[in-house]
Amino acid sequence: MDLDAIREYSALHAKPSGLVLQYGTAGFRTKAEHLDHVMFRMGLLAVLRSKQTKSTIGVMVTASHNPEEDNGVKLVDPLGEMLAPSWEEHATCLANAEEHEMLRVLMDISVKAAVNLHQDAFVVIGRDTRPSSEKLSQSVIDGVTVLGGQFHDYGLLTTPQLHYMVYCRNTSGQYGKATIEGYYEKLSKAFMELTKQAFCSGDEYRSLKVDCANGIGALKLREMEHYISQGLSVQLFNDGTKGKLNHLCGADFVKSHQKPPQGMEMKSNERCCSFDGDADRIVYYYLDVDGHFHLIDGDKIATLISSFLKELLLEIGESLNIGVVQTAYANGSSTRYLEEVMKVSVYCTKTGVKHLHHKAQEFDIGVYFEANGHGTVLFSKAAETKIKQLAKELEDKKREAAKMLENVIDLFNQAAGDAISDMLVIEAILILKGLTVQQWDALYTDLPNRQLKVKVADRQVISTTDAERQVVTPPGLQEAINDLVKKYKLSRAFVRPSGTEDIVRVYAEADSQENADSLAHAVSLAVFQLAGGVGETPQPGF
Ligand code: NG1
Ligand code: ZN
Repeated sequence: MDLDAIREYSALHAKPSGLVLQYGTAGFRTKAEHLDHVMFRMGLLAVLRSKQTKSTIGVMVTASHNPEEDNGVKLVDPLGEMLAPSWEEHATCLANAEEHEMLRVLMDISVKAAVNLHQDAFVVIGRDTRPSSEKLSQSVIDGVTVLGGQFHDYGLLTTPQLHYMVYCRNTSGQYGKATIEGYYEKLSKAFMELTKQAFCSGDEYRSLKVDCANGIGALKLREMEHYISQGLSVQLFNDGTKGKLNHLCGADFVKSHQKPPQGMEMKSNERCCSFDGDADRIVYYYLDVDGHFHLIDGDKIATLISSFLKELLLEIGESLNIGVVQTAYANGSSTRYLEEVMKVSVYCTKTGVKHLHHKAQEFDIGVYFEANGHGTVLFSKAAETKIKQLAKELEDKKREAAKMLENVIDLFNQAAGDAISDMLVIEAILILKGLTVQQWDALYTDLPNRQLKVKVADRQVISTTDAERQVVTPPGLQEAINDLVKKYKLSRAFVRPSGTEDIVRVYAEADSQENADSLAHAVSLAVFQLAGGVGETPQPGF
């Protein structure tokens, strides 16, 4: 290890003194101009992690659904998973070390994590379409090379595609080819096979409008289009040729504003969906004949997928257990429908896919989605083996069902949520079941809800328990929320400090939109008063 070279290079990517960042639920995320040193250091850290695990590690440069001016970085562990928690801590220490102590902290990490520095290292890098991403990913590469690591720069990729590349490389190609064509081939083959026995494949099912948030999803869907064109024709909007990334469009905008994105031509009853800026989230929606907007969020996606999987399991006669994992943001109607009508087990975890992912691993088949459309299905190794065996052994309809399950396994490609995978699975299910978007939507009716943000001096004064559904501190806040909730019917409300923004999030549900809005506002006021609100007092109206 050439310590002088590291010191010299690091100075070229110097940390502004005093800046403190946290490796949060989505890695580091902030204004792009504050991230150069973080990128360089994450290049260094990826090399250490690669040496320690003797595997390829991924580094993704993106700030997902956040504004174009922001950026971020996260590391991808050997099996395409999110970085292990102990390494998240190392990442935070390394990113926050002042320039003169950076080398010492780097050495400390390699000692603590028992890294063999003589081991080879390999890092793969991907980035989204933000103007700042190319330069920032170059800083990652500087970090990798100065520590003697080798790398492959994939350039523009969706976040899930980078996860896929990492997984393929660490399973010596058994899972799929670690190329962009390999990704398209794997997914499109599974999609085409899954849908080939569909009876109804009229135009109604074949065309889908996709809002790409002016991001990477547009480029990648365009590349993929011809692989799937026989089964599905996608019409892309907000493809990045005009508008700004995530501005008035994309999954996060549509979900939080509960209205269509700008730049999309919607006719009544047409099936539409939105990706977020790095294509790991998806939500569906449509306009009814009266022009009313209907959102089909992650909860309804989870419901559609789990009911399909349950039917296939019934067909093959195998009692593999399915669990659905949600967060407190899941609409109350979805939880009720899953438990009472579909009779599946539902679990609630803290916000952030890593928590859902962890819980979902406890089941043969774990379906997890955040309400915002981030999620996937996990099959345990045992379940996968069993299904593959049945696809060979069983006969007739049972065999077909087992084969369909096999294709579903292939479509969920080891990423913790992939808008493209999710879209293909959803489209396949709708085709196979002959369901229109309205029929899917009609599974249950969402309770009207509202999400708000409150600014406080220090959001960490709010601590929570029970998967973030109850406030512990500051004292009195939970009691205040309880009193407010009692005033409304079918109501529920909770607050929690955001893990990605310097704000407190408020969520409320009630029997009407007016009541949900009014409850959310009242809870915001309680947060403002009891948790050190700053700036203007929350106003009613949105
Ligand atoms: P925070 O800012 O902690 O609420 C948001 C989303 C999460 C997750 C992360 C990571 C909501 C309410 N929160 O987290 O679900 O997606 O960003 O991107 O949607
Ligand atoms: Zn995202």
